This record gives sequence, structure tokens and C-alpha cells, in this order.
Amino acid sequence: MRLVQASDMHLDSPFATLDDELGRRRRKGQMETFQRLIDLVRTEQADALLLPGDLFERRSTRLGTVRWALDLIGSLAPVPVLIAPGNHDPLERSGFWNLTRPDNVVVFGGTWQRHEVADAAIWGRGFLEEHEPADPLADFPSGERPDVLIFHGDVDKTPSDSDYAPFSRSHLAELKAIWAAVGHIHRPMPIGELGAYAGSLEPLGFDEPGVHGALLVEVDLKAREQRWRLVPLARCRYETVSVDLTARTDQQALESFNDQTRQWVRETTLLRVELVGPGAEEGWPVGRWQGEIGSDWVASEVRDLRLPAVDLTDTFTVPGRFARRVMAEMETADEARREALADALRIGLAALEGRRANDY
Ligand SMILES: [Mn+2]
Repeated sequence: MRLVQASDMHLDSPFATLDDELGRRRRKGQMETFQRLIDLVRTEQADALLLPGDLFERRSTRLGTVRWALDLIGSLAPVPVLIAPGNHDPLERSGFWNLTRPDNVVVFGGTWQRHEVADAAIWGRGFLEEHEPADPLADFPSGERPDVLIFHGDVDKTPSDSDYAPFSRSHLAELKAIWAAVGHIHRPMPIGELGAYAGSLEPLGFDEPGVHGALLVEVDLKAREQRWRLVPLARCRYETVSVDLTARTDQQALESFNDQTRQWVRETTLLRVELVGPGAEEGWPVGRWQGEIGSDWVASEVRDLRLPAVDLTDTFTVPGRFARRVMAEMETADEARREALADALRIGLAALEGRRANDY
């Protein structure tokens, strides 16, 4: 049996950190990538498409986009499309799932339900509300033997540190399914041999780097084994490079930047450059870096993580006194606390000087 798995599309995502025009382009790109997902199901002649949640964004997905997506999904009929709603498109709170749905669509509710596909028992469960503090595996019906599981949840978490359906690997292993298709985590990630997160279909931010797409999963029901791989589908990728300016000439720093970024296609990459090393008075100013990076990236930004230049003789102004105090504390702090204090210094000085704190 061949399955295609994809999740966390967040269609019509606001892309709040991008400018309006780029945000519009990214939303259009999300829809194009969703179309490529549907094409993949066709060309691979998959037996089912599994969508474990967060197709839509409760606060921003437009009705027209929901209808468009449901129509596309419907065009796959008779191939079944199994959906386990997530915390961003929960079954009862979002309203998305009250719309008329194509006949080939199954939307799972708050209790485990079984759906048969090509002789396989696929069991699914979805979010009803935005928060689900309970372990979703705890109420799996005892005595049942699932072949495939589809749900939205937070692996390696417990109700004390997540209210997004936290569950453990060991509990998942006890259910002895051949494959678990899980949504929620946006970086593509295997859950041991038990299943995987496909990650966000189109990445949404710098904490979701690398290649994104859908999973193609071959399930052998007799041998109770599976093989899977990630099929790249996303239009864009996010990448971060760190340029260490310690003991480097400007030329060496630029070479380091070029070496690290050469592998990425500028027209499809959103790039963040982090400058680390000595104090801000040394090396190139941020403005010059922006020029060197080039404008042909989808988007690029420079974050100066060097310590701001501080006038330590200034004991009269609030910024001066603030900086002296933080820097005095940094002298005796351990590594982790030093980093936190350095952030506090950059953000605090930016705020005190009336700049936006994330412009630091
Ligand atoms: Mn989620």
C-alpha cells in the first residue's frame, strides 16, 4: 500500500514578518505547493492521502481558500483523503469542517475511529478544540490492532509541558502500528521507526530550515514493514548562516559567507545572516553587509548578534546605566546566562533608544 502524507500547510498564513507583497507571494506559493501535493498523489498512484492536521489557520484562512482546497482534494476521488484536524483547524472550533465535503474525504473527530483503505486498518483522531492537554494515545481502544495511525500531537511531551496532545514514543510503540502519520512539528522528523512528521508542507519561518515536502510511505501489510522518503515539494526554504567576525579580515568574512550560501538557490531561499564575534565597532556595519548579500534572495535579513558598542563612561543616562549593570553581570555569568544577558543588552538598548526590539 502506498500513502502520501503531508501536514501543517497553514494555508493563508499571515507571514507577519514579511512585507505585504512578499506575504501575498508566499500565500500564493502555499497554494501552488498544495496543488503539487495533489499532483504527487496522482502520479504516484497512491492508495490514500493522509493529512494529519493544520491545513488551515483558524484566524486567517479565507473561506474561498478552504473551498478551493476541498475541491482539489475532491478531485482525487475515488482515492480517499484522511484528515486529522490539528490545533490550528480543530474540528469544532474552526468551522472549516462544517462546509460540504467531497465524498472521498474522511475527517476524524475527538475519539479514535477506524477507516479501511486497501485492507489496511487506518485509525485516526483529531483535535476538537485548540488545546488538547490529554495524551491522544491513552484512549486508543484496547484489543484493536491498527496498521496505520493518523493524528496531530506533540511527541516526547507530557501534559505538564504541552497541551497539544502530548504523547510518548514508548506508548506509541506499544500500539504496534506499522506507521504513524503525525502532524504538528514543522521540521520533517522521524519518530524512530514508528512513523514521522512530514513537517510543514511549505516552511513558514527560520526555525523550519531545509527541504520541505510530503512523505511517500510504502506499507507492507504482510511483513508489517514500511519504507518512506521525503519528496521535496516546497517552493521556498529558510536558511540561517552565521558569520564569525572574530580575528577575520572583511575579505575572509565575505568568503565565509559565500562558502556557506553557495549551495542555495537565491530565487527560492529566505536568508538570515547572523553576525557574531567582537564588539559592533569592529568589522563591517550592518548596512554594508546588506549590500554585499545581494538583493536576489526571496528575502534576506542581517542580525547583528555582536555586543552593541556601549559608552561605559556614561553613568548618567538610563541606557548607559542599564548597559553597565548588564555587562557587570556578564563578567561572572556562565555561558548560557551570558548569552541571555547579551540578548537582554541588545534588546534592552534597542528598546531604550526607541528602535523596534527585533531590529537589533
Ligand atoms: Mn499544530
